[in-house]
Amino acid sequence: MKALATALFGLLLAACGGNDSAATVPDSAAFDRCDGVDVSVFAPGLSFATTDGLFTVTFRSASPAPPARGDNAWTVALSDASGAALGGATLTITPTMPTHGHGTSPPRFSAVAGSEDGVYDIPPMDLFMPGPWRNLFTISAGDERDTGEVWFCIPR
Ligand SMILES: [Cu+2]
Repeated sequence: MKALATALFGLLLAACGGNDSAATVPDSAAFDRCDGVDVSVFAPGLSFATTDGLFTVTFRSASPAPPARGDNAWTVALSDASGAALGGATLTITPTMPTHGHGTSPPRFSAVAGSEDGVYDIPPMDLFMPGPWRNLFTISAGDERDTGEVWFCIPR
């Protein structure tokens, strides 16, 4: 078992250099590997910054939790670069499986304003296949636009 763990660790180190998904993984998450891809371990409070640092996405809840095969509905809080709640934003989520070259149907989902300022409800998204899903968040607020992503493993 120890030999296996050492071998897996070696693979992980080897994979980091050329894997550009590793450059954009969330910053407050526990990580796992899923079919050779770095993924976040879901937990309420999981958060990640968008690419240019304009916004932060924080998970309030997920149904089911952790994400599982089939429909997944999430509630997230958005904040701006100063940490203030970001109300009135436009948030869309595009889930894909880059290792398989496909998305889901419909291809993207529009979040709606939730129960409090800066909180958004994401409608059920069909993550229909086991494996690593990249969830691209596109956020617009006023003149500012940024994208970020979080990866989850859908178990078999
Ligand atoms: Cu797939």
